[in-house]
Formats: sequence, structure tokens, C-alpha cells
Amino acid sequence: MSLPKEPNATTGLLVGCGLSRYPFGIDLIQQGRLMNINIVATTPFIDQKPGTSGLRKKVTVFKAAHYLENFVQAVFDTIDAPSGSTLVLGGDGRYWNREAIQVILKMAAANGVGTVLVGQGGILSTPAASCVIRKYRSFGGLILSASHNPGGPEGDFGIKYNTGNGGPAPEKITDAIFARSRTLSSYRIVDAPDVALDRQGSYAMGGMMVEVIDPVADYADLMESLFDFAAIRALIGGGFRLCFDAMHAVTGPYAREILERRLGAPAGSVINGVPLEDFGGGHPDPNLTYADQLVAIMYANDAPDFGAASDGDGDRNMILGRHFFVNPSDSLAVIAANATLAPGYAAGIAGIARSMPTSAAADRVAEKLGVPCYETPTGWKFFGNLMDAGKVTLCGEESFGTGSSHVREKDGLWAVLFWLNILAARRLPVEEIVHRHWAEFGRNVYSRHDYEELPSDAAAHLMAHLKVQLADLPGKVFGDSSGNYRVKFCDDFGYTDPIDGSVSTGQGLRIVMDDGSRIVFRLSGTGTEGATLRIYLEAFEADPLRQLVDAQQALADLIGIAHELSQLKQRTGREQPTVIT
Ligand code: VG1
Ligand code: CO
Repeated sequence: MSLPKEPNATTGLLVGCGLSRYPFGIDLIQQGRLMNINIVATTPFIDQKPGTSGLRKKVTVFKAAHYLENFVQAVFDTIDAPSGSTLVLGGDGRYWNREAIQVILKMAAANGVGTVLVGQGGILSTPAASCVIRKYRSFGGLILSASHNPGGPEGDFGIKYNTGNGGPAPEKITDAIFARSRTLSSYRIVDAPDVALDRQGSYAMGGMMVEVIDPVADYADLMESLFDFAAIRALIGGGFRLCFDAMHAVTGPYAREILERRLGAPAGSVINGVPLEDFGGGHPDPNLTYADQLVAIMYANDAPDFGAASDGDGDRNMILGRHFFVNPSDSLAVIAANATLAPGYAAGIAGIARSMPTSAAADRVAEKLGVPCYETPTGWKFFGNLMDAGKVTLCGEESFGTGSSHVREKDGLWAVLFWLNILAARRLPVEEIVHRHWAEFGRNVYSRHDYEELPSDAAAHLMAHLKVQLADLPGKVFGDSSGNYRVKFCDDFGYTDPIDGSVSTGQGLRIVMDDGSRIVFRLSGTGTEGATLRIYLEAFEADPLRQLVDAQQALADLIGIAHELSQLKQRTGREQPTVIT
């Protein structure tokens, strides 16, 4: 922000409200809007390095004196938005969301922001925030979320900065924010009463305006512009039954408005639809382990035709058919292959991007469509440049993340609506659509095994042990029951962004076999407790007669090789993953 140089950074030192920004500061006094800007002395925290998706820490860490303020000031200092800019602010409604929003508003006012658009109740799903940033051409936005991590006083909190394209800040910005956080000596905050977040309307805070907006409407309108709502309404009207599990997280109000109100699904089609600060004590991660209520419904005798769930901040999706789970990597491929059925994509897609650990199912579709397929590191921030440059339309990650260039975040309800649009057009069960897809393109049998809350040392040593083996592995043959796996190549994945040339290294260890089967090892960058090891397993099966096997069975040999190479049991004491996808 273009602000006067800080005077002595003394706690509580009061400075007349932006008097140098407003030479006629007296006008503000006459309007009764004089604000005092406090310049509060602080000392840096050394651990404010954003991970895969923003800064995520325990609530108790965020609540420590100056912790949130320091990070937010580091963001303001780094982005250097022109005075009077508009920012978007909202979160997933988890515990401490409201308090953090009030602090950030007062800091924005003290840092020369012109307008903040904030979702009513402090709510904005991550894709809705991206939508609002783009629609109102905001300079950027702050999203408060720890996504799929549990909430509550003992749970997690998080914050991330998104740029004017609506997407997560790229690494060069997050690195700069981190660097600034390590040298910070003061932050700015105004004295002002809290804003009434529950009432839509405009509020003045010093020279800044706070607009409390409907968090759902802009997003729901965007969805309606992309998909054939009439066809989906007809499908549902014809007796097709669906169940959407909002997991007591942010998508409840969005799903009710879109699925129940605009598309006519009967009341109750959305379950756990009231956002709760602690997500009802659950783990708002839409997978087969944590969305167990939905899984039970979809595997019951009288299961609905379609089931879906989203995560804490609304950017992930899990798609289920009757007694059937759609692997997220397959979901991306099916959406790509059927994209032109949705009005917003009728002209075809420019290309696809997937994160490295995501299966190559989408690559096969891209090849057939004659469009490029890009392989990026894990995290949505790596897709932004490709979408901005018009190189790709669809993006996906194996971690239940799918999206397109309609916003710059992955988008849970968007994926659900895409599937409903496909189902409305094709009138086949979910399982049948996937089986036909495999028969046409081949099946990339895929699974991810997560080992959560490992001691950080043990996890780091395991990765180091794998890394030293990489040079010697090529050519090595592993015996197994169904044939042999011979290692073709291995590496520590690195990526050079084709648009701006930025380089990211150390993005996961890959061991690729002669037949394209793969094992990938990565440590999570979103956890707050110990380390989470992710082992990604993939084998290709072209023969339709052998495609309908259980993934764990088909991958058993690769799982064995992964355990052997990593000395998993010796190093971690674990043999069974915490979560299998
Ligand atoms: C995980 C997923 C990654 C995703 C990220 C943020 O990261 O693997 O694909 O982009 O979460 O998603 P990690 O570093 O833990 O593997 V979210 O819905 O938490 O914003
Ligand atoms: Co999320």
C-alpha cells in the first residue's frame, strides 16, 4: 500500500487516520469517521511459511498474540496494493473465523484498502471467493480456511492470499510473504467497532467501505450459466434421487440453494447442511473414511442414484454412484471426455492439467481429443498460469479436487453439477458411465495410501532413505505373482512453469516401471500434526475383462514394493494406512 513511512514502531502509538492519504482529513472528522491507526510493535514468528495451500496451524497457534496480525501485515506489505483497492474476505465458517475477519477488516482499513467485500456471516467457500474476486475485479482476497482439517478450539485454522485472477498466490508471492514475515517489526490496525457480519449492507470503517454480500448468489448464478439446469431439473423430476453431504461445512448453504431450490431436489437431499464451527466434531474431508455417513447411504439397499460430498471450504468433491465410488482421477477423465455435454463447455476444452500424483487417465482423454495435457506439482496454485494463458480448461488432482477456468480454485459443487449434467444427458447409472469409459480408454487402476500423524523425523528419514536409492533403481526387477515390474526411471519431481519459467523442485519421489505403472511418495504440505506420508499407486489395465477388479488387489504387488523400498514398517511402525482412497 502507498502509505507514509511508519513512525517509531511503538505499541499503541496513535496516528491520525491516513491524514497524509487524505490531505483534507478534516472532512473525515466532519463525517464522524476519524479513525486512529495503531502501529503495533511486534517480533517475527519464524514459522509463517505457507504450505501447499496457505498458512495452516492449530487454532491455539493462530490465537497467540500478534500471530494472525503478523501474517496479515506480511501479506499487505508484500502485495503492495494501490491505495483504495478492493479486496475479498471470507472463510469456511470454522471456529475463530468471525474473530479473525474482524481483525483483518481493521488491518485492511489501516493499510489503505478502499473496499472489502465480505461474505455474510464471514462465509465464502473457496470457489465462491474466487468467483467474487474475478466478478468484481478485486485486487485479491484473503480466504480463511484449513479446508479438510478438523476445526474447533483444538482444531486447525488457516489463511491464504489469492491474487486478482481469483487463484492462490503463486510460490514467488508466498515466498515473499514468508520472507517479509521474518523481518516484520510492526503492524497496522485501526480502532473501530466490529462490523455486523450477519446483515448485508455497506459499512464505513474510517476511509474504507465494508460491503457485506450474499455469499451464495454470485456463485450460484455462475453455476447456472455453465450447466444445463433445465435438463438436470428434468432428471430429478423424473425420480432420480441424490444425496449431497455438506459435512457441516461451508457448502451447506450453496448446495441447498443450487440443488434443492434451483434444481428442485427434495428437501433433505442435502444432509449435514448447516455449517458448524467444529463441523459437528467431524473431519470435513470427503473421502471413503471420513464421509462414512454418506458412504453408508450410498451402499445401502435403497441407495439413491447419486451421492456427493464436499470438504470444509467447498473446493473438494467426492462422487459416488449407487454402490460405486468414482476415483477422483477417473472423475477428471470422465468429465473431460464428456465435457461438451455441458453448455459452458460445448465448444470443447483447450487442454487439461493434472497434478503429478494424479493418475494418467486424463492424459488418455486429452490424447484422443487432440489437446495438451500438463503435469504440475501438487496444489492448485500451479494451474493458475496455464488457465490464465488459455492453455487448459480443466484441471484436477487425485485428492478429490476438480475444476476449470470458470474460477481459479478447485470447485466441489461445480464437479457435482458437471456429473449431474452428464447424467441428465446420458441417462445411465454412474457405474455404467465409468465402466464404459474404462472400456474405451483403458483403466488406470489407482489408489492413494495416507499415513497420518507420523513422527516428523521418521517420515523425513524414510524419504531420505528412498531418495538415496533413486540413482540405483533403474533397471532393477521386482518379482511378483503376476509378472515382473522393472524400474524404468525415478526422480524427485521438479516443474518449470511453461508460462513464467518459475522452477519448483522436491515435489515428490517417482518410481516409474517399464509398463507405466508408478509409485509416488510425498509428504503432505497441509497437515499441522507431525507428518503425513502419501503413497500414490497406479497401474494401467487395458483389458476390459480385467478392469473390474478391486483396486487394492490389483495394486497389491506395487504396494509390497513400496513398503519394501521405503522400509515403512521398520521406520514408522505402521503397516496399515490411516486412509485409503
Ligand atoms: C493436499 C492435497 C492437494 C491439495 C491440497 C489443498 O495437499 O494432496 O492435492 O491441493 O491438499 O487442498 P497435501 O500437501 O496435504 O498433499 V484443500 O481442499 O486442503 O485446500
Ligand atoms: Co479444501
